[in-house]
Amino acid sequence: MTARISRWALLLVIALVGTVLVAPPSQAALPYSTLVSLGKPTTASSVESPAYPASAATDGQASTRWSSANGSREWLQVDLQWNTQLDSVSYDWAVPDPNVSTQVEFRISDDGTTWTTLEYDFPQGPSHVVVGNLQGFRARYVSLYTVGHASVSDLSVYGTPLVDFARGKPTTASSVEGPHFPATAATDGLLSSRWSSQFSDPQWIVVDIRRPKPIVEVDIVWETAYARSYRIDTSLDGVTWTTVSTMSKTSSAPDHVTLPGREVQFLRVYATARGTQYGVSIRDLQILGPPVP
Ligand SMILES: [Ca+2]
Repeated sequence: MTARISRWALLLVIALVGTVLVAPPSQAALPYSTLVSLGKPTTASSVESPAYPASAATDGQASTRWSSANGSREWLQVDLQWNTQLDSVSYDWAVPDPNVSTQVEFRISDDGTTWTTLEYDFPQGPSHVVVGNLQGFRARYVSLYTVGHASVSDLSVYGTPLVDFARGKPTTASSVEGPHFPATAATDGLLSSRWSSQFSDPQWIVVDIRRPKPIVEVDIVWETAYARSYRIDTSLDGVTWTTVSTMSKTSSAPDHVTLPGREVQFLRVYATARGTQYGVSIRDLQILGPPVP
């Protein structure tokens, strides 16, 4: 009973002040923020009729709208197609059904499967809702998840699409398991290829991105042979290294490591302990930052 009361109290507070549920990581705003949702693939749980498709919410035209069937749970989702540093989101709640209680959860996701709810809104009547100050959050998918009949004339996501500076850049490693598992396979953009080390500790892999770039995230897709403990080191010259993150893992799940956006030319994943009897193996290593002229 106590838990239930607390939950309703929380929802009441959220309803009153529109509280962001999850605090963003500390992160300065990036320049280059643009409207990144315009014309991007947009899907929905249902449509009221073919006249109200999901894509109408991201076509940039106020006169068109997505409208759901009269289900109890509906959603609208835009795929930004790139991992994006978010800035702000707004949506125009067009015609909520007056006969149902309306609640909108604003959600983001890296993969379209695992979602983080950032805010609850309770739009009363047609309204323009702004979910601001999202600096520090990154996502590829943005979703509105609603209770009751939904209708949205516009969903606008502003942010900065992040670039993978590692793709195709010179990549070296402490060792390889064999000729089919070179270091460069971690930065070729293919999940089918991978770097794999010899079966000992420690092992490392280094990417030279050729010019200093502001790095805000490192994404690692591990093969089954993950690193149980590793750190991320960065350098401007490949000689003097600074440890910017230390990680401990219990599975081979992918990692998304947030970094402070400092300029870096070399990045090293330094594995101090293997997670299996095999070596350390990475299918994909992405070093992400905003596009820099
Ligand atoms: Ca690969």
